[in-house]
Amino acid sequence: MLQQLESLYKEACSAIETASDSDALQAWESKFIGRKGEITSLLRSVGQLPKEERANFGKRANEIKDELTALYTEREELVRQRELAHSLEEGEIDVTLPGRPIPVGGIHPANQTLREIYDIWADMGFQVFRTREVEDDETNFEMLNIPEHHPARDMWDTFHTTTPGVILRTHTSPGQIHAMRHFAPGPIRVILPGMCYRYEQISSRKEIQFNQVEGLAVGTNIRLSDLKGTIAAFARRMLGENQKVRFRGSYFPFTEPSMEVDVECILCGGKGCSVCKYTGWLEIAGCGMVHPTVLRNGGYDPAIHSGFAFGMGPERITMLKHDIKDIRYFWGNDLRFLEQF
Ligand code: FA5
Repeated sequence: MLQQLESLYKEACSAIETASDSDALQAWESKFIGRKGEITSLLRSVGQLPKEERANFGKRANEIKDELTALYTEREELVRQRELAHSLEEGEIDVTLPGRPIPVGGIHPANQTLREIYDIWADMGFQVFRTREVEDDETNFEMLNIPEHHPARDMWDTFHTTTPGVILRTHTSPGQIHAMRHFAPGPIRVILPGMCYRYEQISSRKEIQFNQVEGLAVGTNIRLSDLKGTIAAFARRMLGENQKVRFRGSYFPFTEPSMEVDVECILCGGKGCSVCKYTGWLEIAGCGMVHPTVLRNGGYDPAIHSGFAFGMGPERITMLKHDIKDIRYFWGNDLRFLEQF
């Protein structure tokens, strides 16, 4: 058995030299000095030897086990160092590699149009005045001369909240009341941009959420001709120097008189095409002179003050400019659409 022990010892000493990674070292440990290892089992069978040989064998076997354990610890450290060096080498930063491109976002097409609109109105002295998207029924309708049960409410299908009287604004016109109450009795020149919400049947021209840009001018001696001239100047800046504009009589409870603004179709030049439904004209806004009741609700005396207001849809204007056939693309978040702008 002593001979067997010595030859195992030799075998273990040479085998450990070839254990070059932690898996191989683990296998070596189980084979020789682990709980079920060959040296360990020899040590356990010491009882089978004649009594006089036992002490000698036990001493030598323990010596060998201690030596092999020391060898193992030494080798383990070496392997660990090697593996660490290797992994550091693998993860090394190669400063000569080209950098990874950082994806750069773009400005949403609706926001691009909004910014253009702000610029044009700013040049005409109109400042941006922001008001809330969650409105009360009173400001969204009643203050604008649309009492409860008035048939005109059918023009604005409404999202109601669980709080009675609190709704999502259906248009930016309630901003007129906020702006007037803020500035009264002083003069006003503001635009009120922002999201509006309507309980619509979604179609290629109608979304349940969309931007509007409201405009409001209040002062003394503001006349219908001021409204027409200002809107026509806006259309020329927005759509081209030779852009023709037409005003068509219409109805809104908060303006009197009320009109729709049409521009000559920018796609067919007024000849008639599918976009303008072969009329040669495209509607871009509603407008009118601020109704005396609304002026009064805003804190102005209609005997002294007058004003004009308009409301336009930037998504519809963007659709016209870029020949976009469906409004649903705007909020569909499809990069193939958005990346074109
Ligand atoms: C109004 O909302 C009035 N408040 C506009 C106004 C303001 C008139 C001030 C007079 C004085 P109208 O419902 O037509 O009007 O909407 C105005 C514009 O918003 C439309 O021309 C259109 O461009 C846009 N719009 C309306 N509904 C939708 C919708 N469902 N989806 C996308 N755009 C819409």
